[in-house]
Amino acid sequence: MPHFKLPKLPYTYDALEPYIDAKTMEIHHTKHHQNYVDKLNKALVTEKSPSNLEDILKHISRYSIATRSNGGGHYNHSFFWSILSPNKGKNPSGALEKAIKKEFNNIATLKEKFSLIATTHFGSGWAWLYVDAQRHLQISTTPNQDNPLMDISIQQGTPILTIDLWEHAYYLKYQNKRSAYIEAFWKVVDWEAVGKHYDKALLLNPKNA
Ligand code: MN3
Repeated sequence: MPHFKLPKLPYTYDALEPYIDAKTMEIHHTKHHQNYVDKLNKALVTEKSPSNLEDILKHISRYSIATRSNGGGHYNHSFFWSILSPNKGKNPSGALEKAIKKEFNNIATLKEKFSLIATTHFGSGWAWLYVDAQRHLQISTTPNQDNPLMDISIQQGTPILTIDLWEHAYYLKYQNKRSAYIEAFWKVVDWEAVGKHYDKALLLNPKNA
């Protein structure tokens, strides 16, 4: 039976200030994310599962609602932390930059489309930039703790960028102003990390598959 652990953040809780405040980061990581990890481990006690979380998510229709919610919660938060960074001012480069230009014309249009979809998503959930089976970049949102890896997801693919749209991700600093939080989010996106996720996603979806 797999046992999952809360990952350490590669930066301090105050590293993303003033865009994402230290108190929000600390509660989000040590309370919310930890809670998903604990509940996932508890849920998996009674379920047969592989040790790889992505393998569980890809067949999530075979699992309980508790595994879906908390496995998604653990994956989504780990992924979210991985694409944030205090090193501001960098833009997409390499293969990702080319793909963005081809599919969205430019980075500004991508940000605009993603922000609109994230702002208008109803209730809790996540917005995603992901690579579909045809190697195209797509934008979607998922409710609750679902994600595009899940076999129950309407739009499926390999995530390369995400934002947490739950109020606990922004309420302390931004209250009901989700769009202000999304605007600030772009200031702390680690495009180098997103580029690495993109390169990996292409390897998972070979051209002539
Ligand atoms: Mn969250």
